[in-house]
Amino acid sequence: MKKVINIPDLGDADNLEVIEICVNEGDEVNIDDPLIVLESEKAAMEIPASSKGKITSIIVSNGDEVSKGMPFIEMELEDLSNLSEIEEIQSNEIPATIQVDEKKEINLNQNESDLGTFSDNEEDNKLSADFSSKKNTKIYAGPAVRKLAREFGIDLSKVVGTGPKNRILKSDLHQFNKEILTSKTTNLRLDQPDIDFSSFGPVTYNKFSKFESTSLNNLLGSWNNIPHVTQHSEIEFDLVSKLRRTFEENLDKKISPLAFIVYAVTTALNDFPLLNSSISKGLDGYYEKKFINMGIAVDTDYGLVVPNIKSASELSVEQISDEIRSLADKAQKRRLGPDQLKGGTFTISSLGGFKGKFFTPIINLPEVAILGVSKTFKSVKMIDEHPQETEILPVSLSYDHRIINGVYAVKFLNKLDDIMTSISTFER
Ligand code: CAO
Repeated sequence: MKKVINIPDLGDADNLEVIEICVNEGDEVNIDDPLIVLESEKAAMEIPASSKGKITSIIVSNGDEVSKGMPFIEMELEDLSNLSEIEEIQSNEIPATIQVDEKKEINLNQNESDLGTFSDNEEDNKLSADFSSKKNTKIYAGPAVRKLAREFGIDLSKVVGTGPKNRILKSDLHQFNKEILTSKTTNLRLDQPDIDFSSFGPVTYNKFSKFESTSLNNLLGSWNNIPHVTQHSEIEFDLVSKLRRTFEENLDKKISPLAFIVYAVTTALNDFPLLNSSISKGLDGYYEKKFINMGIAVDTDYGLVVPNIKSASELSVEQISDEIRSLADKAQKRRLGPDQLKGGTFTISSLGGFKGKFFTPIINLPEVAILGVSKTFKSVKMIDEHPQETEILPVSLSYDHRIINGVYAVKFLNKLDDIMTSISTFER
C-alpha cells in the first residue's frame, strides 16, 4: 500500500530547510533508515523511516523549507500491521526539545543570544525563563506573523501574544516595535554600511546560509555583551608529548594531543570554578556549575560548531580522545544531535593542527571563558646554566572581565602549567 509520509512534529521548529535527501526513488528502506536531513538554525536532524518499505516518490527537493505535517516522501509500505501507529510514531519521534530560535537581530542582551553555531546552552533557556517575564516558551504564531517578524528582525520568543492561547498577532509585533523604539534602553542594531561595491569593480553576492547568519549574530552578541580580556601563556609540553607517545604505543591507536589538554583543563577547572560558570540574565548573580561539559570548537565545511564532551572531568585521556574524534566526525557529516550541542560549560578552541601562535578566541556565551590552543613550538631554556630544548604549547585564555579578574586568570594558567608538567595528573 502506498502512503504519503509527512514531516513529523519537531517541537516548536518550523520552516526547516531540506539539506540532504538520503534516499532515491526505488530504494528499499528499513525502520530507522534516514530519509531526509533538515537544518534548523542550530542543528541538523534526520527524519528516519518509521516503517519498512520502498520509496516510490520524493516530494521535496534540497533547499525547500518544510514544516510539520507537510508531505515529503511517498512509500510503498511492506508491513501494514503498524500502519495506524506510523503517524503517531512520526509525530512523537523527534524530541520536542529541538527548538528554532528566531534570528536575534535586535537583541544583544546578556544570555539572550546563545552561540548557536557554537553550542546551545540549555541553562540559557532556564535563565531566560527565570528572569524574563516577557519570554514565551511556546510560540503560537501564524506564517504571516512569522514572516513579518523575520522582516522586522524580531525574536518572537520576546513578544507577548494577545490572541487566543497567547497567539502572537501582527498588532503585537507593532506594539513590540513601539516599545523598543520608545524604550530608554534601546538596543543597538549594528549594520554594515550600504555600499554599491560593483561601482568599484566586478563582484558576486553570496547569501549567508541560515547557519552562517546565526553564527554571525551570535558572535556579534558575544563580542558586544562581554568585556573580553585575553591572557596568553606558554605551557611546557615535553611531558605530555612523551606520555602521548607511550599512550599511543600501549593502546596501539592515535591519541590527540588535544585529549591531554582537555584532561588537564578539566582538572584545573576544579580549582577555578568561576571559569566554569555563567552570569545570570539579570546580571545580579552567577551560576556555578558542578559539572564540566567541555565544548570543542570544530571547523567544518559549513562553519564552526561546538559540540561538547559530557562530564569530561570523569573521563580518561583515551575516552576524551575517542569523544573528540567521534564528535568531530559527526560535526563534519552534520550529524550532531541537539543534545551534543547543548549544555557546554567551557570551551577549548584548538588551532594546534595548523600554524600560528596565540590568538584571541571569542567567548561562547553564556559561558564566561574559552581557551585557545595553538601549535607547539621548540624553545630553549636554561637549566642549571645549560641550554635545553623544550616544547612549548601557546595558549590564550579569553575571559569575561565582569566576573573574572586578571590575577584569577593568570593563576588558572599557572595551575594548568603545573598540571601538565606533573605525571600524576594523567593517572585518572
Ligand atoms: N601542537 C602541535 N601539534 C598539534 C597540536 C598542537 N597543539 N594539536 C594537534 N596537533 C597535531 C596532531 O599531533 C596531529 O598531527 P599528527 O597526525 O602528525 O600527529 C594533527 O595536528 C591533527 O591533530 P588531530 O587529528 O589530533 O586533531 P585535533 O584533535 O588536534 O583537533 C579538532 C580536532 C576538531 C579540534 C580540529 O580538527 C579543528 O576543527 N580545529 C579547528 C578549531 C577552530 O577552527 N577554532 C576556531 C578558532 S577561531 O575561533
